[in-house]
Amino acid sequence: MSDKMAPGKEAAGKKLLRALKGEATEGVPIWLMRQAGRYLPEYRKVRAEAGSFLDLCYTPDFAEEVTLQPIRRYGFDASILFSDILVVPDALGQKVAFKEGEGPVLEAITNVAGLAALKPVEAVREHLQPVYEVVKRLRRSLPPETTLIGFAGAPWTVATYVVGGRGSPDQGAAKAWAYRAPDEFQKLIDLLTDATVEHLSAQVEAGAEVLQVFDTWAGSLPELSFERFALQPMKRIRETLKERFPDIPVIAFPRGAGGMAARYFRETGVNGLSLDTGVSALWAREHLQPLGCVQGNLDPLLLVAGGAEMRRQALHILETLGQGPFIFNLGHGIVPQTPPEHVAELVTLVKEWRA
Ligand code: 1CP
Repeated sequence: MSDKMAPGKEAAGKKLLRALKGEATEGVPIWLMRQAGRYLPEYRKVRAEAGSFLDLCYTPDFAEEVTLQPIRRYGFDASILFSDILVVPDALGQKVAFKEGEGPVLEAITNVAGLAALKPVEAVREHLQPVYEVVKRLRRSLPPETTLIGFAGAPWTVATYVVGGRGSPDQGAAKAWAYRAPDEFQKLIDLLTDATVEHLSAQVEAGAEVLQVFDTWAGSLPELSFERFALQPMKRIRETLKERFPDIPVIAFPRGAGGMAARYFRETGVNGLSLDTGVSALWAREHLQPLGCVQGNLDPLLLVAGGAEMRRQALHILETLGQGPFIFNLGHGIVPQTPPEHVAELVTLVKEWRA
């Protein structure tokens, strides 16, 4: 395949979209989760200027600039909108703040009375207008070969912050509600599912070409809860988006899904599955790649270390999954202590690799 590919710029952007259609590509497309952020000095400069993290997300000049920074430096095949998964609860009227060195802090909602105080789903499109403005601008300012990815958090992962009020090692607060009163907790999941569909739809209408849904904490759920609160909501999100935008591919990142990954991929109907660091590339080639495009999964800490070990493990992933359909990425987001020159080295290695 790909013998008729136009040379140069046009071809690269299409490469990522072709991979998501399930085609093998000549050369592997690459982007990295959290490719914008604190490891880049130019990000830290804008971040300091912007004031609060939410101001950065909601000021189109700033958010557009930090989205473009890693594209300028590295020429990734895709650009992911700079925003956060917690803008959705913010839009629904839950108070969200990002504290320096502490991460997000929310006024926790732990019961149905708290839910009743939230705004209806229509608030999402209204409150998040500035985010859609960023998407619109990016479609104009990105190089034509760069695919624009919009995103949202999955309902379960967002719920862990809504209920816990902050990040937690065990998602204990959300689990407590989900296990004590599953049908009540379902109301929160349903609200977040509807809000997520609206948020993603508005991003497509503004120009997003691919959508990624982050379920960072999916892996902490036991089988029956995973099925109900991770798999089923993703299936509903995917089906509704398919009705509205049949040609827009969706990637899901059910981090830690383990033995549920294949079933999740098949039953949700997503086009791409983003693999966390713990997934064996050899196993994924056999059990996941036949179901669609896979994405991943270099350990972000290998990117911190760099050198021969990073190259060796990146090549293992490329050689195992690179026949396609495949998108090179990390197994989770870039961490702040990553040396930017290691990212450059990885991008060169992936771009030059051929099956
Ligand atoms: O001080 C700073 O600069 C804030 C750090 C930061 C950044 C750069 C936060 C706070 N969010 C972001 C951006 C962000 N978040 C993106 C941008 C696009 C990119 O370049 O990739 C994306 C896609 C996210 C998604 C996100 N936010 C997730 C899902 C993906 C993942 O990494 O697991 C989660 C769980 C969040 C919540 C969140 N926001 C910020 C932090 C520090 C956290 C994690 C909190 C925790 O410890 O649980």
